[in-house]
Amino acid sequence: MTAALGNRFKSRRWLYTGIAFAVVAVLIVIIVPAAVVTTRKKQHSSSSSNNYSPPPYAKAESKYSNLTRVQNLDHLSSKERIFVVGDVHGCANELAQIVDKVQYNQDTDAMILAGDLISKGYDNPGVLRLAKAQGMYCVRGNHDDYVIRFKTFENEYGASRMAPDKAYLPEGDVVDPMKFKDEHADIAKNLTREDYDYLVQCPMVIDLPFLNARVVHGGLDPNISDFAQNDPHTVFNIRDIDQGIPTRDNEDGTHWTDIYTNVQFNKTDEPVKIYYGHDASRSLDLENITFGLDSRCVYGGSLTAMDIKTHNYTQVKCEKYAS
Ligand SMILES: *[C@@H]1O[C@H](CO)[C@@H](O)[C@H](O)[C@H]1NC(C)=O
Ligand SMILES: *[C@@H]1O[C@H](CO)[C@@H](O)[C@H](O)[C@H]1NC(C)=O
Ligand SMILES: *[C@@H]1O[C@H](CO)[C@@H](O)[C@H](O)[C@H]1NC(C)=O
Ligand SMILES: *[C@@H]1O[C@H](CO)[C@@H](O)[C@H](O)[C@H]1NC(C)=O
Ligand SMILES: *[C@@H]1O[C@H](CO)[C@@H](O)[C@H](O)[C@H]1NC(C)=O
Ligand SMILES: *[C@@H]1O[C@H](CO)[C@@H](O)[C@H](O)[C@H]1NC(C)=O
Ligand SMILES: [Mn+2]
Repeated sequence: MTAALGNRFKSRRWLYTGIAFAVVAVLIVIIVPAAVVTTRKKQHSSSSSNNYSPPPYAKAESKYSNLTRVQNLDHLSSKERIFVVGDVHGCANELAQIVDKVQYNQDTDAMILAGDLISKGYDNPGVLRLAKAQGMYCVRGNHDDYVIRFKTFENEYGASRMAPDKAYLPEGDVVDPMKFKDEHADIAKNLTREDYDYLVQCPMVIDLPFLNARVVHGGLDPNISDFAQNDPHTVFNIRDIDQGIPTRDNEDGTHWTDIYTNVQFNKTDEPVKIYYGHDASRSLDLENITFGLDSRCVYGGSLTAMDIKTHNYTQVKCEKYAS
């Protein structure tokens, strides 16, 4: 082998090595990101839903909603009393009073707040801190949801990015977009990280299989047989059903509880009882299997705590903070 030939072999070997490296590099650049994207998509669809199939009228869930859909509290079956409390709306003193009045003891009793813990009233952080200190459970209400969406954004980007006033919180194609000047943004800015952590864990639905009962803020869509498939915005906001569509107002349609009751009594298995809040204009509304517990505290009505094992309920009178 001559020196020249040897050099040609050497340079060809370098050429092949170079091509091999280039091919590997291209594969890394193309295939790895593709694989990562597919894995992320898979994780996204499984973690956000459990095969969630939204009803036709549902819009996107806010990317800042950080929502747990269902919490099963079967372990509360050992408690003596299980209270569900209607909308507190920032009325911290009244919540403290009802705790005293029923002599709630977190070791032997449970207390579940039926959503709208905050907004409209005078001490939002106070309600969240009392609820946490007393080991209370909660579900998410429409006002809680607005505040959480702002606070999740603030946690990620900082309060200085919650501007200008006229801009919308950039959360996707939601049913109820909000501008930064919305009053719930100010409530969010007043909460600490610990306040947020308490509020954000309040799920869409609390399931109590040992009582054949559920707790939600607004209600459940009677047409959806698997309750976990409910649209969150519907659960937080429903009052009536008008031509098959859940509505926030209670003027034109049928109270959702009437349709729900018919559907439940039409099944072969035992009807599931629902405890809920949200409908201050109908106030305390105790039916066969649906129990509306928003007795208008923040409007100068009363705060209600019902022991859902006995249906015995207790009220405290509230001062008027909103109209
Ligand atoms: C979502 O909530 C969890 C607590 O349940 C919290 O740890 C997490 O930081 C929240 N995510 C954001 C983006 O704030
Ligand atoms: C924020 O907190 C301050 C101090 O507690 C209070 O005076 C103010 O009303 C609160 N604002 C809102 C929007 O909750
Ligand atoms: C919901 O169910 C009722 C009967 O229970 C039916 O009349 C109505 O059309 C249904 N609505 C939708 C949107 O499926
Ligand atoms: C009750 O059940 C019957 C038979 O399964 C069904 O035809 C009817 O639509 C149901 N009614 C309601 C209100 O769901
Ligand atoms: C609800 O209860 C009342 C009596 O409290 C009864 O007359 C009525 O039939 C019940 N409704 C249903 C759907 O079972
Ligand atoms: C109902 O609750 C009140 C206190 O709020 C209590 O005094 C009364 O004994 C309770 N009644 C029953 C039947 O548990
Ligand atoms: Mn509400």
